[in-house]
Amino acid sequence: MNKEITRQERADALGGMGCKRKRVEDARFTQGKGNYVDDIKLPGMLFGDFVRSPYAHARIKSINTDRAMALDGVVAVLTADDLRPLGLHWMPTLAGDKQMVLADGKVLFQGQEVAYVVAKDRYIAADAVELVDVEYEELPVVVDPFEALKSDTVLREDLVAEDGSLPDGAHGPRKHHNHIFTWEVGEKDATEQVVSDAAVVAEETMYYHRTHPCPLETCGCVASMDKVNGKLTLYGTFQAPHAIRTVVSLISGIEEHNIRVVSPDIGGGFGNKVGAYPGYVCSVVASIVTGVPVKWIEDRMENLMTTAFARDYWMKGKIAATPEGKITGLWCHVTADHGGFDACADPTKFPAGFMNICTGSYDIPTAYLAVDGVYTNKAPGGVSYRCSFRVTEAVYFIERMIEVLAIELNMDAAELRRINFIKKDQFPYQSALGWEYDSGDYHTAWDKALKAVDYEGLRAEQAQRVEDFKAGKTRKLMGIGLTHFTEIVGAGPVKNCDILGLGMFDSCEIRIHPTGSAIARLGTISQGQGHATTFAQILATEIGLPADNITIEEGDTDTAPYGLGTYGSRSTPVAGAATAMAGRKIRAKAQMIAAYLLEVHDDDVEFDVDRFVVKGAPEKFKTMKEIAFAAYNQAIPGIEPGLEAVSYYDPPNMTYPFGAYICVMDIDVDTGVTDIRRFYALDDCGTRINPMIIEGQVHGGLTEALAVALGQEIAYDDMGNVKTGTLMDFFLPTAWEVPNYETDHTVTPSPHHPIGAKGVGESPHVGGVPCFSNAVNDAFRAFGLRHTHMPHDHWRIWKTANELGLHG
Ligand code: MCN
Ligand code: CUM
Repeated sequence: MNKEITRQERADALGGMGCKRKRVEDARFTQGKGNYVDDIKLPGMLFGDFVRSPYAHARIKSINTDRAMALDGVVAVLTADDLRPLGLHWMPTLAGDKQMVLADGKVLFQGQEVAYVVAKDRYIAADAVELVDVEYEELPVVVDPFEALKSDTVLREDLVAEDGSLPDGAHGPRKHHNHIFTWEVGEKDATEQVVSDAAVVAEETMYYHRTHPCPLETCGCVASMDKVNGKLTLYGTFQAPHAIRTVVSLISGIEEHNIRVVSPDIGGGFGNKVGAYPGYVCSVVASIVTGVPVKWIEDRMENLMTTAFARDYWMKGKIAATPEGKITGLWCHVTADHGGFDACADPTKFPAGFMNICTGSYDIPTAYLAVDGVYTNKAPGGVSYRCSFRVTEAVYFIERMIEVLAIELNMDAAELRRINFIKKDQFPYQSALGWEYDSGDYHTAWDKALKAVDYEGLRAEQAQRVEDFKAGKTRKLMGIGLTHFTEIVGAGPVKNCDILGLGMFDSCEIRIHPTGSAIARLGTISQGQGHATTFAQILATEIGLPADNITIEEGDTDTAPYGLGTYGSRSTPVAGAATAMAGRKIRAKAQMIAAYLLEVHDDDVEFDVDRFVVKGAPEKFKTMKEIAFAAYNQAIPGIEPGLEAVSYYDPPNMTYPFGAYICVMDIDVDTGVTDIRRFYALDDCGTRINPMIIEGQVHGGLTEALAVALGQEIAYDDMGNVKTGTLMDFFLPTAWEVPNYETDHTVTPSPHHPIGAKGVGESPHVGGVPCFSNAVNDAFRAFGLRHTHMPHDHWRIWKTANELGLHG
C-alpha cells in the first residue's frame, strides 16, 4: 500500500526554518577534525613570536637583536625601523585612530609588541625573544581615565603638534592631550531642564569594568606570499575576512585580486577577532621578506593582555520621574577608557557604538548622552564580547538606573518597568536618542516572565527572609534580579553604518546543482554559531530543497561574495536576509521553468513546500528537484540555462530583539558566596530559525554574563601591570558555577526582515549581566544598598555586607 505523503511530511523532510536541526558542523568538531589556523601546515613554514614590553609606559632607548640573530634557526628579527621604510610601523585602527605595529620610540601598554622574531620553529622563536635586548626608560603610568584627563603626562606624542596644539581626532576636537573624542546625542539643555524640574531624580555612577572575551582559540594567522605569482594568501582567525582583505590591500599596496584571505574554523570569536593585530602585519611582511609562509599564534597570556578587551566604561546617570514613577528624562555621561590606541571596532559614525540605545525598553521622552573617549596605559580594544557595539554597557546602565529609581520612589522595580515600557501599539517607535525600534511587545513578555517565576511569591519569600535575617534565624539573603532589555543588532543600513568606509551590507550566492542539491556562500563567518546548520534551514524553506542537501560555505574571499562578516549579531539580520532574498530569486526562475514544463502560464503555478503546482490542480506539479534538473538539461525558450542567484542585502533598519530575564540568588552574608537558585530567560528574536541553536546561544551568552557579573575582569595595578593575565586569575566559569537555565520565548517578527528574524547571539549577554548584577544589588536593598560595582566576586560581596554593617 502506498501511503500518501502529507504536506506536513514533505515540509518536515526539508528540515527548514523552525526545526531543531542538529548542528552539521559538530560531526567534525566532536571528532577532532576541525581545521583551525594552527592546523595549517605549509611546506617550509617559519614561525613568528613577539618581544613584548614589560612596562606599561616607557621610552625605548635601544633594541639590540644581535644575540637573537646569532641563535641557530633564527631567520629574522623585525623592529619598527625595519617596517618604517614600508610605512608599516603604524597601522590604521577600525576607529579612525592609528596604532603602532611595532614600538616606535615608546610603548603605551604592558605587552605591547616591540619586535617580531622569525625562526624555523616555534620554540626557537620563543628562545630568541628572550635574547632580544631592549633598553627601556620608564615613564609615568596613567591607568585611571579621570586622572588621564588631568595629567601632564602625554601618552600619544604623535597626536600633539610641534607647537603643542592638539589636532582634531577622527571624531572632532580634543580637549586634552589624553582625550580622544566627545560624542553627544540627544538634547542636552532640554534634558537638564527636565532633570532639574523633576519631582524625583535618581543619580548614580557605575563602573562597567574591563573584561575580555577570552575565546578558547587565541588569535593567529599564516601568511603565505607566492612570489612567482604575486599572490598573498592569508589564513587567520578573522571575523571579517573580506574587510581584512581590503585593509591588507590598502596598507600593503598589493592588488586586492592578488590577496586571498581565508578564515578556516574558528574556535570562538566573541568580537575578539574583528580587528587587525600587529601579528597579522608582521607575518605578512615576514612572508614577503623571506618568501616562505610564516605562522603566528598567540598564547593565552598574549591574548588576554593585548587583544581586544571589553567595556571599561564609567557611566554617570540621572533619571527623572514623576512621583508615580513615569520616567520623564534620562541623562548620561560616559568616560570611556580606550587604552593606548583607539582600536574599537565600531561603525565609523558611532565612536561609542550603539550606546545611545541606553533609553532601553522604556518610553523616555527626553534624553541626552555624552561620551568622552580617553587614552590610558592599557591595551587597546573596547568593542568585543557579545556586546552588540556597546549595547551591553547601555543596557547595564539603564537596567541599573531603573533599580536605583525604584529605590528612590520606594516602588517595586517590576512595576516601575511595566508602567514605563514602550507599548505594543507605539511601534515602530522613535527613541529620544535617534533609533527607530522596529517591533516589540514588552508587556506580554514581562507578564509571562513574572508569572513563570511566581514573582509575587518570590517577593513574599524575600520579605520573610529579611525578617528572618534580622531575627538572627538565617545568614543568607535573597536577591531577585530583573532585567528587560532591548537590543539593536543587524548593522546595517549602509547609509548609517560603515567600517573604514565599507558599507555594512551582506551577501549570499547560491548555486543549485542539476541533481537538486546546492551550495550557498555567504559574506559572514561562523565562529561557533552554527551557520552551516541554520542558513541551510532558511534556504530549505525558501527553495524547497532539503537542508541536508545544501552546503553552506563561508570565509574564503576567493569564493564567497563580499560581506562585512560576523559580529554585532548581524549575520541573521543581514546575511540571513540576503540568503532569503537570493533564495527567492532562485524560486522566481524555478517558477518560470515549472510553468514551461507544465505547459501553463507563469502565473498559473504556485510554490508549495518543495514544488510548484498548477493552481487548482495539485496533482499537476514539478518538484524543485525536477526543476533543478530541467534547468541544466532543457533548452527553455527565453530562459538561460543554470540555476544560480546572488543577493547583496542592505537592510532598511536594524532589528530590535528583546527579552525578559529573572535571576533568583541566595547570598551568604558571611562568605559572600552566591548561589543562583533560578535563572529564567525569555528571548524574543522574532522568527526563530533553529530553536536548539538559539537555546545554545542563550546558554553560552548567559554563562559569559555570569562570568562578567560575578568575577571576571582584566585588572591593572597602578604601574599598569595586568593582574589577571592568566587563567589562574581570570575567571572562566565551568559546569560547577553554571546554574540550570530555564529558557522561554515570545515571537514578535521584525516587520522589515524578509523572514521576520532578528539576531540573538549577543542578547543573553546583554541582558544577562544586569540581571545577575541586579540580583546581587537587590539582595541588599532592604539594608540600604543603592549600587555596588561589578564584578560581584565573593570578596567584594563580603565587603559590601561588611560596609552595610551586616557582620554584627
Ligand atoms: N538564530 C536563529 N534564529 C534567530 C536568530 C538567530 O536560529 N531568529 C541562529 C542563527 O542562525 C545563528 C545563531 O542563531 O546560527 C546566531 O545568529 P545571530 O544572532 O545572527 O548572530 P551571528 O551569527 O552574527 O553571531 C555573532 C554573535 C556575536 S556578535 C558574538 S560576540 C558571539 C555570538 O554570536 N560569538 C560567538 N555567539 C557565539 N557563539 C559561539 N559559539 N561562538 C562565538 O564566538
Ligand atoms: Cu561585540 S562582540 Mo560580537 O560583535 O563579535
